[in-house]
Amino acid sequence: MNRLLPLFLLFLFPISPSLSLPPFWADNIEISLGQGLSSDVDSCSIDDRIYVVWSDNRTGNNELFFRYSENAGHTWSREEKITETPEESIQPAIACDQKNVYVVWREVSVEDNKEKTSRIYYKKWDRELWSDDLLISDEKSKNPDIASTSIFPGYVYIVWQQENNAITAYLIRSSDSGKSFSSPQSIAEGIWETKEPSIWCGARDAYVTWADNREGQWHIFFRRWGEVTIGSDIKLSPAQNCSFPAIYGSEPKIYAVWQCKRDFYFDL
Ligand SMILES: [Ca+2]
Repeated sequence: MNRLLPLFLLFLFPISPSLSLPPFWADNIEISLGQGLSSDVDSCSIDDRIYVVWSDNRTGNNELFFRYSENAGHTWSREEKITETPEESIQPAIACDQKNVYVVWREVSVEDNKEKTSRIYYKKWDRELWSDDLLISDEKSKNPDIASTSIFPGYVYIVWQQENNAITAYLIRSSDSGKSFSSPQSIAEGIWETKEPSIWCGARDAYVTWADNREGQWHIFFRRWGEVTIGSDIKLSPAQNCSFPAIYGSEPKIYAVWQCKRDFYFDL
């Protein structure tokens, strides 16, 4: 009988539906419930908690809205409007750790169809109260991103690009759970242009990728930001005319994706 059992199992397993089907997606859930235009969505998750932020013009002016689930998306909180500003509140990015949720975004004023001001703001939620809006950058700024280390308490990082005479990507770091931040430093140590930074954090380190014009053509570069030391720049893109990188990972593997003018590349 025992000699027959392996043969029986071999036969059983290939026809078992639960083992032959791939993972599947759950049904869609409508996150934004207003009638206005919803855009610029971002989300983060930790354990079974999911946090979503987006920009929404249902009030006649773009504001940021927020919802969360604490049971892996089965049920969701009510919508919460987390900005109240006369400017267009757009391009949010969100990060979360064991205790807090962190949001960074743009406040844009438009005059004659042109952007007059474009500022970066930040706020955090301790899962009870939202902090006040904190101004991060007062210049012509855009493309903010935010990440927090999974070790808590650890670090919260914000990156963005700012245009004076040239476009420069900047980084700031908080070591007190997002209460205060360091002075801005440029992500690359040079006078060339850098833009469109994207950041992701592992347990203790941050990983940054951005578009970089040091060679006179836009390439994608990468750098690791450790607790104490900062790694050297690494060029990722084999082709030129590249932009809008995004980064994610599961340490020790880090994944970066970006677009180039004619092709789509994926790098590890
Ligand atoms: Ca607004």
